[in-house]
Amino acid sequence: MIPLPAECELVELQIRGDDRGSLIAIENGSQIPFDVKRVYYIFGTTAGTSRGFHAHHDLRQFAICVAGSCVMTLDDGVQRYQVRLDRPDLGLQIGSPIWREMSEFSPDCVLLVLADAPYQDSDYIRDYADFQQIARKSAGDEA
Ligand code: T46
Repeated sequence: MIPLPAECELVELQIRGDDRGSLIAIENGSQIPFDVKRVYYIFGTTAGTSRGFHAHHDLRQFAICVAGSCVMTLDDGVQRYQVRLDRPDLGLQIGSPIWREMSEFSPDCVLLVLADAPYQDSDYIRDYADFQQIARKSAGDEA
């Protein structure tokens, strides 16, 4: 099993395959544990580019590499973890607060992300020192 922060989970999605090929369906309440309020996808990433470098105050997301591959680095303020997303039937749930960086995008990578809230710039934590403080407080609150 790939080690991940407590706020994150890898989920194997059920494939509805037949002799024509494969299909994966995701509905609110099925396959992912939140209601989807937003969908976006990242593609055409320039070679060598890394993205992310932020955390969120309060956002749950579910990322699936529906084509190609990329590496997701997750940081809970104590430890960094890495997971390669390279299968359309593998989803990564990311809770908060988790610092994320995406790298090693293959030229054909399409990273689909489902989120439980609309886009809100004020939800972003872009300063790593601020993130560490928030993560420490959040860990303390849970202890
Ligand atoms: C995350 C990782 C996995 C919007 O207008 N609406 C949106 O829903 C999103 C996600 C972005 N934008 C705008 C904001 C920026 O002007 O699109 C531009 C690129 O977004 P950003 O630089 O935040 O992209 P990434 O790849 O660094 O991060 C994104 C998500 O923002 C983030 O929540 O977890 O993908």
